[in-house]
Amino acid sequence: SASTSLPTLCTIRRLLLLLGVTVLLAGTAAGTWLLVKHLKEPRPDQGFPPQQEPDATAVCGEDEEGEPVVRGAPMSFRINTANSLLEARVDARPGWFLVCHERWTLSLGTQLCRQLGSLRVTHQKGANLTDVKVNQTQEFVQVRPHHGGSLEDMWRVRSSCESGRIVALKCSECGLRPNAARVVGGTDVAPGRWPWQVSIYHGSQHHCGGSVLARDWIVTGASAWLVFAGVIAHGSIRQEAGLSVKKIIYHPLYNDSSLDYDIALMKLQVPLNFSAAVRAVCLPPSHQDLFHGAPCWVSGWGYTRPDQAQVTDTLKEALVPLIGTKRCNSSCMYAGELTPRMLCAGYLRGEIDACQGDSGGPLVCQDGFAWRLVGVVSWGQGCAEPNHPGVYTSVAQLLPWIYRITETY
Ligand code: 4AZ
Repeated sequence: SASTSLPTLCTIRRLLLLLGVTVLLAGTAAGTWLLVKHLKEPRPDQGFPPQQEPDATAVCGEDEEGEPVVRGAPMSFRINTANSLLEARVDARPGWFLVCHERWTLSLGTQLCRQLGSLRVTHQKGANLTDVKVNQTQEFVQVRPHHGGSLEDMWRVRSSCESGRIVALKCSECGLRPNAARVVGGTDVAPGRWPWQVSIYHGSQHHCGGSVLARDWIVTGASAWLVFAGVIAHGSIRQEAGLSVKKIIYHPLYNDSSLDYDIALMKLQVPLNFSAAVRAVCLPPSHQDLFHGAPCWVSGWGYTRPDQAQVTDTLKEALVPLIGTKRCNSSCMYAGELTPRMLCAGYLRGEIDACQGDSGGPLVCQDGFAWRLVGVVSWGQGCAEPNHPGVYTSVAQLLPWIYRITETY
């Protein structure tokens, strides 16, 4: 029931690109894909490594296993869900360190929650070490007195905390799906599997996808008007259940010919109620290596066939491994059209891909237990064509903008 002349950003250029889509079933491929995602070796002194400039000379199929699609960092952090204690891993040292409360600041809490993919801190305090069972060999990290403010190199390792207090931190929840729980060549989705997926309507029709970042924030790649969350089948939608959008903020550098910076944030009029069907996705950390072949998932209601300009009633999903940017930008693929704000995912043989109507929607990769929004469906030459995988906005590259907007409005 979708019209082929939907206006504006979501569909800009994509209508032109949508020709000759091939269809195959996803099930044949899903089991065999190699999971290749691992955190890179520490890279000291590298703040935010600039992404590679497009290199149109690389050859198709060239091996670039060693080159991350998204880059990573030396320190990692986690929060013990049982007691909310913040734990840190330093370089290649074994084990997790507790974090002394000395010199801790509120802004460090925000930085840490962001690092973990949450938009916000919900709670932080200094917990008494005496209230916590720690073993003799437990080590700690403490904020150095005159550090430069980088989460990576502000720490010193200690055998105890002078204050006797350690950091307890809670961040807004994200990335977990409930236990229950277009894409061309995709498969139908069970409720709760992608609880951050929203359908953005224009008038009475599905227009594009989006993802829940927080109760009141949706990230998408498009202009949009009415948000439906917690939905699998459009047939079940009651128009009055749509959530109105208070404000849409486009990335100021969005370029509608190159589709560079294809991202927008929507502030909802009324915050969502989270449930088994509606939850937030985590953002990626600003430094994390994701390699060629990393198994990520795209979901959406977009076209499922080349010959049918129609969005689907039921949400579909497909496994689409990341493709190295150098390879994707090579002469036989996108020949230098990718900017550093873009990444590719899918298959060189085609067959499985995002398509029109999926744009704005999530490309998520699992990191431990949490699902992170690594990409936003953006464009591609056609859908599921050989050597033309889906192109996604690289969320990790746009985090400073996302944080700035969500804390400002
Ligand atoms: C679109 O027009 C669109 N094959 C989305 C994704 C892709 C192509 C077009 C990727 O919204």
